[in-house]
Amino acid sequence: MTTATATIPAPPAHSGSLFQQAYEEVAESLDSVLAAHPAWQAARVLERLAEPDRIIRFRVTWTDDKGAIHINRGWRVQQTNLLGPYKGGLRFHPSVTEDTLRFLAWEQAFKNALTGLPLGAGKGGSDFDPKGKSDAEVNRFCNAFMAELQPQIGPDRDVPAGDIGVGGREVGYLYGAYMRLTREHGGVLTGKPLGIGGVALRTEATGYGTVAFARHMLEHKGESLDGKKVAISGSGNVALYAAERCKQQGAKVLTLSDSGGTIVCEAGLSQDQIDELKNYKEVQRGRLSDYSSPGVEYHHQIDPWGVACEVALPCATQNELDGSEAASLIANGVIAVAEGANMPCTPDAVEKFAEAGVAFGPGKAANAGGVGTSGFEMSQNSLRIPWTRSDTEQRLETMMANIHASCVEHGGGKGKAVDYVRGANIAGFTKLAEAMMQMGV
Ligand code: NDP
Ligand code: 2IT
Repeated sequence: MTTATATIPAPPAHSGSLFQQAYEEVAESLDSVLAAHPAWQAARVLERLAEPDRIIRFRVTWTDDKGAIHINRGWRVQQTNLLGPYKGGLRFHPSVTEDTLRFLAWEQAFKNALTGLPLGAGKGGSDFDPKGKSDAEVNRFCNAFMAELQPQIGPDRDVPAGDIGVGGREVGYLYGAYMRLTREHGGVLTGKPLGIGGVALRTEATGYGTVAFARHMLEHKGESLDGKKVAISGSGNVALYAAERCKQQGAKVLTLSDSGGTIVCEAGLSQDQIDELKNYKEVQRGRLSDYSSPGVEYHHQIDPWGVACEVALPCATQNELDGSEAASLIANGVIAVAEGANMPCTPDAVEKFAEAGVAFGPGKAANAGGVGTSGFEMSQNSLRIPWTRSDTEQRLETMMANIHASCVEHGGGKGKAVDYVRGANIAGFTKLAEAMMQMGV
């Protein structure tokens, strides 16, 4: 057998990429685990995991309402199917590149392992921008996208879902296109509208799960969510339901944001305001700059991180909270940060939180309730028996408690604050490494 050392293999991507950032964050946590498992090093487990099984890239051509032709790029990164079918969302946003999807698919592998469900990992999407498009245009785009994607996916092969720019409307259109092409109702996408095979609570699951994770971190410190001031970024699927759950659990939601700016409500958003914002964002597809409500102020091109709060939930996009914003949150009294988005905090921000003793829950642990509930939707579709909302809610709560406990087990230490980044990376990696060793080369 090759003599193994505990050195971290060089990142297998060009420097400065999102993938490299995400890779390094994991690799830096694994020194002791790799040192303890020379066989995993000899089998090059980390490097094999870092290279996706395959990346499918395709052209998507579609026609707008005026008859003009548009060309976009589409991808599916099939990262690993060691633990189950490839599983992860689709992102439609003009900023999407192969690097974006590689970082997301890599994060997904660890997140999905943490759920304890039989889920492999993947991510896909397109540089298509759904903003400002009619329903008919989005439908035509989804049909063209699925015409290319369909041969690559299936209920036991690869099960996509939503992400930025892909919600119930898009998943419904994509599922319709898949069904027309295959004539099969296998439930191949998750996050489907309820009437066509969706599971109760999938819409709420990522936001609700993130708040559950934040609550566990607070309780571990002897604190609670009750009465805490919370700053949330984003106003999409994750942010809105994180806001709703915070409110239900007695916290005060001070902010939400979109790419134009932030709304601040000093008294805390009411449930009526959150319901109004759900309709405004999900149905009317409005901008926060045009939203008005008593006690709510809009700040153009300002993000939420300047407000004084005890809990911060970044729920918009990657690298949206940097070191100086972390410093300002710390100066203003933040004690817990849970990532509803994928990698929203820069490495500098994460370091500052650690130095200040702020409990920091990385996305792969804190937002795993979304994909976990997608796993429940897959079970429901296979069983062909609908799950009730309380079935899903109970399982989601248990799953988030278990993920928190795994992070504490692998990231804790006597008398030390829990290092949730290290804990999540070690717990996820261990499951993947064991599966890889069991399946051979
Ligand atoms: P949505 O498309 O529903 O909402 C995204 C929100 O983030 C919008 O408010 C959007 O503002 C804002 N946003 C997106 N990109 C940018 C940007 N480049 N700069 C500033 N603001 C931006 O997406 P989701 O809520 O589903 O996803 C949010 C995050 O959560 C992502 O990181 C996603 O990967 C992650 N996630 C999602 C899960 C899910 O189940 N949906 C599960 C786990 C993680 P605007 O409208 O102005 O663009
Ligand atoms: O980042 C994520 O975990 C998601 N966008 C959800 C993936 C899924 O398959 O439900």
